[in-house]
Amino acid sequence: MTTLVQHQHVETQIVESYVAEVYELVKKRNPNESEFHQAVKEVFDSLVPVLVENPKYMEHGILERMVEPERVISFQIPWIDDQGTVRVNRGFRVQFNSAIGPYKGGLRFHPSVNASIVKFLGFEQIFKNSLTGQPIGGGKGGSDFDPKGKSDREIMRFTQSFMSELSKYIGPDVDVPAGDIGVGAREIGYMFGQYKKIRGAYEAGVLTGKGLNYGGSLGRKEATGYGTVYFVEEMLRDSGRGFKGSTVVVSGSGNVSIYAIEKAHQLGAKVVACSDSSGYIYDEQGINLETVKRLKEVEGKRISEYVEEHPNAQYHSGCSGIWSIPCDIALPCATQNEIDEIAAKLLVSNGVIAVGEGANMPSTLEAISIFHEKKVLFGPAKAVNAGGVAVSALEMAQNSMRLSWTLDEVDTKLQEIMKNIYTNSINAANEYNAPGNLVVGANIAGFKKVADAMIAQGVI
Ligand code: NDP
Ligand code: 2IT
Repeated sequence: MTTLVQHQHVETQIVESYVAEVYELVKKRNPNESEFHQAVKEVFDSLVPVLVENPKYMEHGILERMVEPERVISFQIPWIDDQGTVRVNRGFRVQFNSAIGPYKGGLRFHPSVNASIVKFLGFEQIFKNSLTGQPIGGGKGGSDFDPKGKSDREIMRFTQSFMSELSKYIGPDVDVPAGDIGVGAREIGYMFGQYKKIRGAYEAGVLTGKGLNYGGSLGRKEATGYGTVYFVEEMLRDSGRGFKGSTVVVSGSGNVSIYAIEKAHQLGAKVVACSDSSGYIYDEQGINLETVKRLKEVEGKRISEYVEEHPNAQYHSGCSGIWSIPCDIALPCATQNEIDEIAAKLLVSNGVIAVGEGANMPSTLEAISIFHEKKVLFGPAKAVNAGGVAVSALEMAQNSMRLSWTLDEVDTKLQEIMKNIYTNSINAANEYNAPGNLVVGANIAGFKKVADAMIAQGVI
């Protein structure tokens, strides 16, 4: 017995140094890409026991292959603004891994977009898409274009120019983009139109998040936010709690946040705060979602305007202060690294019981450690927000069949998918001696399916 344990210990050390070596290589080959390094580190830290048990993953160079995108496309996007000035932005598409299906993942339009951001998002997407149980590979893209303050005509010209180049690399069986920050139904509509014109064919399955009258799926708009709440409800159920009667803080006020707030309210919670990139609102009575929807979805205004209609609410400028509001459940739904060590400590000291990541990588590695240490229920992004891409895959299925499901059918499938992701992640965590650790569980469950498919398909 002692020998066995010692043997295991030596093997663990060997694997640990192998994983550390591959991680160092990632840092060296991708310098100055801190977000990408962070996403890789979080996954690698979970995989040691899997590699100890399955040395085949090392023999087949799976880690080295998984961290290198299959293809990275970077391109020029020239367009003309309303003043007649020629503008140039940079576009990206990272086709990361196609072992289990065509590349699938959103497009982000935000001034912060660069190679590191699209690579971290594309890397996360590999495991997220695997967790959904659907046949979709990992990809991501976007541009450093800033949609804020642009006219509708400018958005149209920019997205058409973006698609003129991107269209060469995508297709319903090749790579299927969708929305993300700064890309919603309007942008998808313009991109679909341009793709259709260039291809000379109606390939509905080339993009998801389309409008309902031209191939979109009922429930896609709501899917990420609803899925986030369904997942956290599962997480809470195991400890005998739920959204009912809970106080909730949701950051952001975009697509994910709005539908997370809607579902949390439907389940009987009170959401008291939300934000945008300028500041946050606190409404002790519970946020009036109709006002937020009108301000953000229809009028494109700042969240600060909420307090003009609801004078009992408070507005504070700056984003990080939202985490000082006492709550039972925190749902970061805005952007990466919005919860740092200080924010995590504040949440813990105010008694938070669960954190569910609606955004991609919203917690720093230090923040995650604090949540684990303090026994806060923590749901990682690649599991929690997978409902969006899952319903995108349902949209692709409907496009292929040339029919559409009812909202009820889609929502029932979404609930099943979120439940399965939770169960598979918890089971993997238990199997690999990290009971309750959903970061480890989601990483392992997502990884194994992709790794096994890569081995089956050979070194290609
Ligand atoms: P939206 O563009 O609809 O909304 C983004 C929200 O976050 C806005 O309120 C925005 O404020 C705020 N925000 C954006 N950037 C920052 C920043 N740097 N600092 C503070 N606040 C910021 O995007 P989504 O709701 O679609 O995406 C939100 C998150 O969810 C992202 O991390 C995305 O990757 C992730 N996600 C999205 C999915 C989807 O289906 N859409 C699926 C899975 C994950 P402002 O209004 O001022 O710009
Ligand atoms: O991060 C994500 O999962 C998304 N932005 C949605 C991707 C998709 O293809 O629906």
